[in-house]
Amino acid sequence: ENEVLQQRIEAVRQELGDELLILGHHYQQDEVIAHTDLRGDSYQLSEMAAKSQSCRTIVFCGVHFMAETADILANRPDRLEARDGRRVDVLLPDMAAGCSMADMAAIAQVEAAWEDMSEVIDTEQVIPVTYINSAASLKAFCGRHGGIVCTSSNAKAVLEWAFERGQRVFFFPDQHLGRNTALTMGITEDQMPVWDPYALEMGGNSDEQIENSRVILWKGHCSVHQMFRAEHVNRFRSEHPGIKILVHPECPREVNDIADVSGSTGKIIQTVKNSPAGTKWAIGTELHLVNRLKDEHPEQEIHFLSPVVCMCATMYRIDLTHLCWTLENLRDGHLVNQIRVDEETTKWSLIALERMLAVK
Ligand code: CIZ
Ligand code: SF4
Repeated sequence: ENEVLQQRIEAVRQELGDELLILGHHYQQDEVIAHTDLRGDSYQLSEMAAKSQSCRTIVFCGVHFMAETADILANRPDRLEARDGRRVDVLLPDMAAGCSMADMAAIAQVEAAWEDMSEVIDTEQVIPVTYINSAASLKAFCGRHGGIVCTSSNAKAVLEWAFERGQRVFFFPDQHLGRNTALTMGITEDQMPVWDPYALEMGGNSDEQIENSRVILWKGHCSVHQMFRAEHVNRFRSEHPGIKILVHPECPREVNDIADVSGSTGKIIQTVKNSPAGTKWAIGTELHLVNRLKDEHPEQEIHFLSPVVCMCATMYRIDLTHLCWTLENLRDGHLVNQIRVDEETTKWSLIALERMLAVK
């Protein structure tokens, strides 16, 4: 059955040629990756989307917030001009491919938190920072309030940018990336209250905790990366002497603190690529990426850091069936599952995204 789907997918790719660009995130299943033109992490994919000149449609094999970012960047005013005003449509093969982390911060909750904290601190002095793993509406919030977007590879530079402009940072939706990054800047955990959107008052903090804060962390996390534990690290170190631990900064502090290397998806891939044969790794990030690294680097010894399966269930929703359905509809003139961010949200999120691009 898969073989038939593969042939049907390839037939559409052939027929549409350069008009079609299929992007694949590193966390996608191998059988989907096999049909992509380019693969990358969320930020790289957005950049690729922005650069595309000839294509008319991007089929984004990833999750919803990434497709939104692609729509925003691919249709930037300068890109539109370069294409004589022609838009690029972005399609997500399965609309249920969301991100549990992004879903932990709804715009109404973030706005309510901003209101609440303005009772005890001057929000003019608070710079909102959203991780790129968030809905476009949150990026727009940052654009409106003098804030900015970050990725896991530029989080520290972005926080430095923010502290040049305000006393405090409000960081969402991932508390771990926010905490792990701020710790490297000498900010202590008692200066980082966690804001729980479901708490009755002040996100579950005393007024004093908010007044003394430097970074207010949203109570959100990645369901995949939060599963890695310090005991997994300790077990590998005792059973495999010389092994190095490589993790993503979405992992909890207890893991991040004791790892040998912590870095973005791009850095994880580069680190393995640049290591000599015989290097032993235990890697704490999404399972499909770790398995692919294992296949591509047989000269090294690569282990998955957790004894239980940590995979992104929503990324996994993109499969050959959904990809084939999307492509055949496109060939027949139907845009299914189009991701189109409204004009107002696009305008403000672009401001926050462009601030980030200027930092790098
Ligand atoms: O979704 C994620 O956890 C990550 C790290 C995405 C990306 O590519 O940066
Ligand atoms: Fe979201 Fe985590 Fe999946 Fe990334 S791995 S898309 S942060 S749930």
